[in-house]
Amino acid sequence: MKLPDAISKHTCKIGVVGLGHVGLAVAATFADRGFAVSGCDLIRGLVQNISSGNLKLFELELAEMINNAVKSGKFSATTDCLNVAKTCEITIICVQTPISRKKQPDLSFLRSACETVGNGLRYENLVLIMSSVPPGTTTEMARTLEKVSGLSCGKDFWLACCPERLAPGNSVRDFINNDRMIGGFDAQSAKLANRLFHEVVRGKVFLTDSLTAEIAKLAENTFRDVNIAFANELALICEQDGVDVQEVIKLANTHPRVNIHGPGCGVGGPCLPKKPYLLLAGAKRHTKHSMIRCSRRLNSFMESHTISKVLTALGIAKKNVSRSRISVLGVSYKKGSDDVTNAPSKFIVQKLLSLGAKVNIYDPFCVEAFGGKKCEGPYEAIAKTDCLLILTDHKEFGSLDLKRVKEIMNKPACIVGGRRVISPAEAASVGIMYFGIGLGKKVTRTRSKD
Ligand code: SAJ
Repeated sequence: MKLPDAISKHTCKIGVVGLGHVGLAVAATFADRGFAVSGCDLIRGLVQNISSGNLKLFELELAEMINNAVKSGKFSATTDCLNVAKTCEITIICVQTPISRKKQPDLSFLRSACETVGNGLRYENLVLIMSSVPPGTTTEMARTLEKVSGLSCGKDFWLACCPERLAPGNSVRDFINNDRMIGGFDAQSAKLANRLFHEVVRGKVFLTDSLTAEIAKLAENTFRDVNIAFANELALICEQDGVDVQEVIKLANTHPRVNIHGPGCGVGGPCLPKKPYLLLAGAKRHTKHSMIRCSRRLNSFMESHTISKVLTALGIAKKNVSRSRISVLGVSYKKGSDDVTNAPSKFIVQKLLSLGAKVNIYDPFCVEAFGGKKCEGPYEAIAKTDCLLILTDHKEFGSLDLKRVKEIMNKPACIVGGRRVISPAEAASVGIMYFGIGLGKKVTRTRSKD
């Protein structure tokens, strides 16, 4: 049967290479729609957990879908990537594309996956690259697949770049509902990939060429990172000018064409700290004046700035950091998540420890403590500490009993809001000193002559 027919009848076999949150969401969705899906990953323990039908994930819905698919026989996992490539008509590559210490893309996982897939590639197969990649990578991978398989891309087999738009924690729903783009190596490849996605997704699908899709995907994350950097710079200005950045942004955003994001103690996660560098890879022309690079630096600087806030708070309280105990609420990179990938908390906690402070940690979802003392609840963490530092905007931190916080903290009680979940006015009303990112002390500004 020809591939388009097999797609419509859900009779083709789909291989998923790389079983991180993207690969698992893709596998779960296709298996749920009746396709036979085979997944592979290098991590033996992960493959064993999946195969046992008892995979545990923070994202419960995804784990349940995977476990059901394994039990129904629609999904199986292996470490044998070549076998997956040999037995599937469609292969979706979802491997990681990290950046090096020097902020250069590391495409070794993708290259190796494409070599293996190339070894199993047959006439009229379709390969989709879902990993986020630097501009030009799909064409480079076409050459790899051709070289290894001896087949010709766009003639003997099809290739498209299909960037994912799934936020960790909401993977399956995002995969199904979000609009998406498909960048074909050629028009026929894009058409075939479109046909496949139409079987499973509800969102709109936009077709383009692979280079445009690669850049558009990176532009989405980079836009968010640059926008947050703008908010962070505004926060620094507001701190100097003695106003509250929250109020400034709230007012500015009442303009129908303005949407300033929120400032904070830094930007974490698997996407925003990385994708801007993938976009910049190879873009040498304007590196000196790159707003994107500058935004990245500013967002990273917010971690040190948060440390400065803690030191200021301790200074006003007449305490020395090396003899202080600090409570940190929240270590995950964003609210409602257990993920600590690139979380600002890592640098901040480790820096406080290196300055000699003792650090208590509480996060309702994470086990990680980065060398601090893990506590079971917020009040256990806060008790007998000199400064309370909030690094993640988990919902429960917004409803802390501030009177109780003040009572159990060493005097004078002070809070540093790396994420602004506590009202400064409420903190002040119970006698807690509050230092928030973007919250300045009232000053009278005089215009300088220069
Ligand atoms: N953050 C701020 N200020 C804000 C928003 C976020 O400082 O106004 C910080 C967060 O605290 C966090 C980081 O930025 O540390 C990243 O947060 P995020 O909400 O952007 O979360 P991600 O990285 O999980 O998801 C992003 C989203 N991308 C865009 O909005 C363009 C998500 O929709 C994508 O699906 C995902 O990347 C992806 O896979 O690309």
